[in-house]
Amino acid sequence: MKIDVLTLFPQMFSALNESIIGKAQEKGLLSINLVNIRDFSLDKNKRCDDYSYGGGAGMLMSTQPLFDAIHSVKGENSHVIYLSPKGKLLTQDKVIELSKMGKDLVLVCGHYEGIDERIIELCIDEEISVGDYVLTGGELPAMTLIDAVSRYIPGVLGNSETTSVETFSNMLLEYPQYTRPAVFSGLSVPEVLLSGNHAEVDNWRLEKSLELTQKRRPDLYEKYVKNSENT
Ligand code: 58G
Repeated sequence: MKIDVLTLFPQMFSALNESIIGKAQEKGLLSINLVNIRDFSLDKNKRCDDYSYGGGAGMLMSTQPLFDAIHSVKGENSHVIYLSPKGKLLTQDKVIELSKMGKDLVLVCGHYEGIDERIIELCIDEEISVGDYVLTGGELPAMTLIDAVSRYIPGVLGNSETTSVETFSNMLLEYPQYTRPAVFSGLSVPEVLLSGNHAEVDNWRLEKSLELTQKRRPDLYEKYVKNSENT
């Protein structure tokens, strides 16, 4: 999968050279092309911020460098996403949809107070938000999206980390997990997990998932119950 990232701060994306996403890039499963929007500024001082018509509200990103940067990467097979708190919330279903789309993603990272509305009209296919909070830039949301989508590229996760039975793929929060030692700081691993009885283990995990989801995410629990009734 190819992902172009347009940003004023390409160095921030060095985080993606670590761990599983770093390995995915080394293996050629994922190709991230960082584009510095500032390189496209025709301003003599390479400025990329400008005033907002109507006043107040701080600076916006300059229109020209952003427009030119987008068009330097945008092709027939591009899906252009602007990370914004005004976007549709990113969900696991959306993550899967983006990973199966068969398109190259272009991620536009805003800064300051955002971008000119005409850039959105002309160049952006979709606005996505990673949560109901405002950040200083779209870089962390872009990295969040890249990480989440990459987990669905075949070969990125090992067999033991597959994405089938985890949190959100079955609409429930994940059950508690334990590793060695069997007793840690006076606390034992639940007996059933040591029993070797896979059916009982599955039952216990489902029970714990339901319990936790009902308590912590009643919204997801409602959905799960409604869904179970219809299937
Ligand atoms: C208000 C303030 C609107 C994504 C700033 C737009 C981006 C949160 C998210 C902006 C973001 C999210 C400029 C900085 C977008 C622009 C960027 N904040 N929740 N901030 O996904």
